[in-house]
Amino acid sequence: MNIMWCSSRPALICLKRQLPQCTPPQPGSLILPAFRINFRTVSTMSEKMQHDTILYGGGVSSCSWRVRAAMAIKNIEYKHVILSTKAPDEATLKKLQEINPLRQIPALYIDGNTLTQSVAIMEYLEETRPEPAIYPKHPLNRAQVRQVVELINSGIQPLQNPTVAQRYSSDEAKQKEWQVYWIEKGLTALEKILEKTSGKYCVGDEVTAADCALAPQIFAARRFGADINKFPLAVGIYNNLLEVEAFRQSHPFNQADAPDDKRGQIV
Ligand SMILES: N[C@@H](CCC(=O)N[C@@H](CS)C(=O)NCC(=O)O)C(=O)O
Repeated sequence: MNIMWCSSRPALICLKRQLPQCTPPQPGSLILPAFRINFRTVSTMSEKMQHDTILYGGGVSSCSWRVRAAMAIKNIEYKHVILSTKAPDEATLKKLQEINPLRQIPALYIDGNTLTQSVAIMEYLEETRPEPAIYPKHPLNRAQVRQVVELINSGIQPLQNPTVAQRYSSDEAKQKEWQVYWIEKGLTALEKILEKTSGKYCVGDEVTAADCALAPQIFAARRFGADINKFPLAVGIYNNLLEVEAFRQSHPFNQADAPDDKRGQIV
């Protein structure tokens, strides 16, 4: 007699990734009662699980792209809800407030909880879904990944955030000057760090969380008018990342809110 044992964890992985680990029960199989599932149930549960993970974000939001990239690398399916933080209407404001008291994106509803802060989200994904990994095992390389992530996350992005620039000045030219100043200061420092850490990607030749932060930052730098040609190492890595399927899928111009004239352009 065959005994088919599905522990809940492999069963979950099997459902989420739709891998063929769960073979249909053979005649005479004993299915242990706690995990008695038929394949119709599997497909219904799979649909439900897809909708149980919801990313609230925006196509060009750099912090949202970080999370989309990490989710794509880890093959996590989700429903994408676009929330525009630029002049939000009342309903959007209410939703933003509900998912994040700071009214910022992204927020991720996953495993029954809503998480905010893209870096905390990337770390949660790594800890709960370790493969494929986005943080290296070696402590030095791991610290180097975090160093790049933090330089972008606290040294550039908060200062380029349009709401911060608008608070600094109501004059659009001054806002741009402010954003470009902080972006180029941060990317100049990053270039020095990449001289020591980079290979094909930010830290060696494996894609990591550092790349999930770098790609959106280079895209944003160009969007806000910085001269990215001053940063050849970062731009070279960006171009390498645009060859990686997870970054292509999660690219702003592949999202539902992409402008019609840019849709599908991976640049
Ligand atoms: N540290 C946060 C920053 C989030 C953030 O600044 N998000 C931007 C979009 S990239 C935003 O919502 N801006 C609108 C606002 O600040 O009101 C994270 O990493 O998630």
